[in-house]
Amino acid sequence: MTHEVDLPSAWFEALVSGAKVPLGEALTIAERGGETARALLGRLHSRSGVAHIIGITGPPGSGKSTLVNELAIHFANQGRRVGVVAVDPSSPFTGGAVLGDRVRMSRASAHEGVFIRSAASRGFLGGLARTTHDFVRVLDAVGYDPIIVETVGIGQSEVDVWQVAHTPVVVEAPGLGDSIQAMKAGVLEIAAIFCINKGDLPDADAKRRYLRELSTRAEDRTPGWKIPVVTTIADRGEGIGELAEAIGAHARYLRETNRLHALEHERAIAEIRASLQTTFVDVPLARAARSGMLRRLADAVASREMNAADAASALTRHVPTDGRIGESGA
Ligand SMILES: Nc1nc2c(ncn2[C@@H]2O[C@H](COP(=O)(O)OP(=O)(O)OP(=O)(O)O)[C@@H](O)[C@H]2O)c(=O)[nH]1
Ligand SMILES: [Mg+2]
Repeated sequence: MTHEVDLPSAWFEALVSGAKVPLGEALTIAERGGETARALLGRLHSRSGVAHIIGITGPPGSGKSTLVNELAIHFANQGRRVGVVAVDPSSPFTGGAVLGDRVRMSRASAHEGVFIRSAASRGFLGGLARTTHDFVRVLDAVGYDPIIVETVGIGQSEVDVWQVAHTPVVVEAPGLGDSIQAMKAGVLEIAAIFCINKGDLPDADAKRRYLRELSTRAEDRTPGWKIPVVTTIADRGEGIGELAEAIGAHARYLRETNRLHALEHERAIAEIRASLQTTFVDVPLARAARSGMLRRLADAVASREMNAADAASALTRHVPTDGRIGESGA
């Protein structure tokens, strides 16, 4: 496939050499989608695949953003360039947690070695999964390593952390009730590391015992890797070094056991799925909404003149055959 859009070569050189201004612009292009995004991501693709991608997930309020802030600073202090993608699934109408996250991550964002960007949902053209993959791709290609992705919950968001990350860290905190019990099945499937944050709160020991037990139960799934249970007090910066070491150990485990290769394959499938979702669902829906076609079809389905499958077929006839997620769709 050809990429006909010309990207100014001086700009591209500045981008891949690590300048922050073109990086911010590149992420905006990626977020918007369309031909320019496609051309840009096409050129960056072969440069990516270097970074270790860390996922931080867990229930709302467990301290993920605080933890990401501290972890990012920790790695940056080792001389690494750290990328952070904060996935905010909340609707554009309610505003969501982005503002609060900005406050909690402000220390890291002031650090020269850290680059933070939120991926927020944008209604019909949401494509949050696609945006997240693309942000990671861009940061990876221009030399950020590690990249930390914060997402909410498991099976609670459009973007599940295992689809993006090499090392999913599941964060739990005392005082949140049975949050992790509720996502137990999913947690056991994906967690590489358990982190009990808010270790200063009274219930931390009970949570730790519970997670240790869960961790032994998951041993069959990952021969050679025993899920560590790390305790942190993120708002005081305690336990961050231990968490970073556990993450490093998991990265080595993936490399040495060749698990990395299989993981990359799974991540590629997730990325293809996200791209299909954008091209064949999000974009046609957005176009049909704009042209009024969606309203007419919905009326026809609601009044029983047509069924939903036929309406969907009518919509897919409007998908461009070259799979373009055209500028006009943004
Ligand atoms: N006691 C205590 N509070 C903490 C700790 N870490 C974070 N907090 C507080 O917990 C609250 C939630 O922290 P966040 O970092 O926003 O949590 P989050 O998981 O990112 O929340 P969402 O993004 O809304 O899902 C904030 O008020 C933090 O200051 C900790 O180790 N101990
Ligand atoms: Mg957060």
